Amino acid sequence: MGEYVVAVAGATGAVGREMIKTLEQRKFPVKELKLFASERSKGLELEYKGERIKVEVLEKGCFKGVDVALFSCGGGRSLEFAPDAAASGAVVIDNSSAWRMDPDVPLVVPEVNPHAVADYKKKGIIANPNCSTIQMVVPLKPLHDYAKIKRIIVATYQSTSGAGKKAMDELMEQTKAILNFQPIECKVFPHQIAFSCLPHIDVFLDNAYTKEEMKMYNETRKIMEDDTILVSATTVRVPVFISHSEAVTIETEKEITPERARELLSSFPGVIVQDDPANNAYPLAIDAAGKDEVFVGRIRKDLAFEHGLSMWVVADNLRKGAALNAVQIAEVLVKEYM
Ligand code: NAP
Ligand code: 12T
Repeated sequence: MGEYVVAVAGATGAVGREMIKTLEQRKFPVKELKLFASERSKGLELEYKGERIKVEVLEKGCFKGVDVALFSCGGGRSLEFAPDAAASGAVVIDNSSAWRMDPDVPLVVPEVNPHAVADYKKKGIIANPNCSTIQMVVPLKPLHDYAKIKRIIVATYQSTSGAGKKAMDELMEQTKAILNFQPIECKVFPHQIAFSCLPHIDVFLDNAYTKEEMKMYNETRKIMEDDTILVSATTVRVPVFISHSEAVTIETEKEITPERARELLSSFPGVIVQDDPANNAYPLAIDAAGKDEVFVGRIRKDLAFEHGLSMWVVADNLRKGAALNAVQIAEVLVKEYM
């Protein structure tokens, strides 16, 4: 395996910083690391392998000589700059929702559909799925292969880090203000997030679902390569800093017992089963933060469907939900195709 010139676009953001850390932790074969962000970050230096690297301004032509470009700077910038980066020879791994449903762009979770990476050749772009979708499809894949999932009903409990650094600051500021009997400000979220839950992530669509909920519908079908799966999601922002939790119920064609599900999940890569209710053991957001795996617990036969199974799924949204999954895609890319 060679070494590659790697770029991170959006390097100063919550996800971008995690990408730099993940490249280092996983010893990705980096020959040179280039960091890009907006004009606002010009001159800033970020650390990689004990070295300080200057952040440059994202602009046309900046990807010349880059082999792999990890994008995490918002959909608008992805639409504008990913084709330019691809044209100059880089393979783009994009973390925004801009390219995910493009039929010529693969949407990849390496534990589920690594073969799809091959389609990077079509546009030079690979899409990283939505955080809530990634952590759901990882444990559902072995269950689908065994019992064929007909429908998924899911409610999410999503942390503020999913909405970026400013959103985490807003939760901190509001919490401090309220505990000190001070007035609060709402700049990122439409309502107070401290001590509350908001059933509203991304924008509302014509069918009364939010765009975040429809990402879970569309992306799940694309990654699982099965357009018969039905998904009804309710995505909720909760006052947690890191890790998304999800209450997931599936209806399957064939019966699957909780015991069988635990066996299948225990041997599936990237999943840890934490399911010992007698000892109050189940996945928790605060325990999953900083970890790479998807944690699954509260596995039980669902009482509302004949062939139903319910579970509780938790993962670090900045790692498996974003930076780690993107770096894992890059690993498949350089190992199998470059
Ligand atoms: P964030 O903390 O707000 O960071 C945004 C990053 O984008 C910063 O590095 C920022 O640079 C950069 N940026 C913003 N406007 C720019 C411009 N005009 N030109 C160049 N760079 C610009 O957000 P985040 O949470 O890291 O998320 C970043 C993106 O990743 C999101 O927009 C979203 O599309 C995607 N995302 C995906 C998932 C997922 O589910 N896989 C999860 C979270 C986020 P400055 O510091 O210079 O402003
Ligand atoms: N609005 O990658 O606000 O499509 O938590 C991920 C997270 C979009 C995405 C969020 C979002 C995405 C959020």
